[in-house]
Amino acid sequence: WDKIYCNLCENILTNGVQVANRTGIDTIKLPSAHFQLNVGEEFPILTTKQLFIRQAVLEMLWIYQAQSNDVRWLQERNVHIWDLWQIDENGDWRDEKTGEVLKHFDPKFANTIGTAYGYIVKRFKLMDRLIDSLKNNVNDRRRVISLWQDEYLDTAVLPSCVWSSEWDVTNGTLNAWVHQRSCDVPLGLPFNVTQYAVLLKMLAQVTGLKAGTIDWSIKDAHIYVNQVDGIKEQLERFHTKGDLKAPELWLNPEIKDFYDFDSSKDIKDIKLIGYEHMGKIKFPLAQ
Ligand code: THF
Repeated sequence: WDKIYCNLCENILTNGVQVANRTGIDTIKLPSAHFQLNVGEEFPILTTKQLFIRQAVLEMLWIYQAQSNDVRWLQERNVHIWDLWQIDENGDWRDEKTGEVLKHFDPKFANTIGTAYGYIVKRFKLMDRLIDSLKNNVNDRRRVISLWQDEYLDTAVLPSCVWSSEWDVTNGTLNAWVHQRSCDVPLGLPFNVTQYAVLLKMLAQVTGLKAGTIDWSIKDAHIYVNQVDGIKEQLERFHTKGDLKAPELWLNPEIKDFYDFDSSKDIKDIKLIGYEHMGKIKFPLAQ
């Protein structure tokens, strides 16, 4: 996965185009990208930088297991990656630097990110339907999870970035295709790929299937200009040291129900075994 990831970064730096966007910080972008990973053969987590697995897994559980849009759920677990998009007590979403109100919401959405991600999963019972289909209708070709629901876009702080996934079963193996409309390659993508690999393995375990492949497609694959130095550092690591052996993902084998995986701070049913990496790289986050 490091190799695919570093190739994508290099491709963006070499062939990407610099553009403006809503955040005020330019990006270097490619219109699209696609890759395939075999999660059954190797657990995808970057080794050319440290990936914060606890935070990544908790964000995924927040969306698909807790089915929550409440940022306090993450904060109670010491995860602060959504703090910049939390609607305040008055229903305002503010620019963290200037304090300017970027968007106003109904105050009933206080402390949440509005109607995106976990809110949509819960509203349309997407996870229950997916698990039911995997257990009871193995040949189903309609396992489409769409977090993009037009009626709910205006009341979301950010419309979901990773917004669709499709799940098929072939020869007892679970495979997914995940699509992302907009991709912060340095910060978002390493989290997202590892999260969906964990999700696929969890689903495989509770439905009695083997873990297969994930195809990942991206529209607008970008690196913010203030992240370029960090990416160059990561590419330098890759070119001088290569990548390290992928760790194993351990899931508590006693868990047979998706909703029973522990989602407290220390996620005790989900662990990485033998994760070696080349250390943290700090990337700025555009609001
Ligand atoms: N906005 C932008 N500009 N990029 C994103 O990746 C992004 N997300 C979510 C919503 N809006 C976004 C937030 N996801 C980190 C990781 C994922 C995030 C936000 C921030 C982050 O800072 N990761 C650090 C450290 C993590 C930590 O120490 O807790 C890292 O080094 O990985 C797309 O999902």
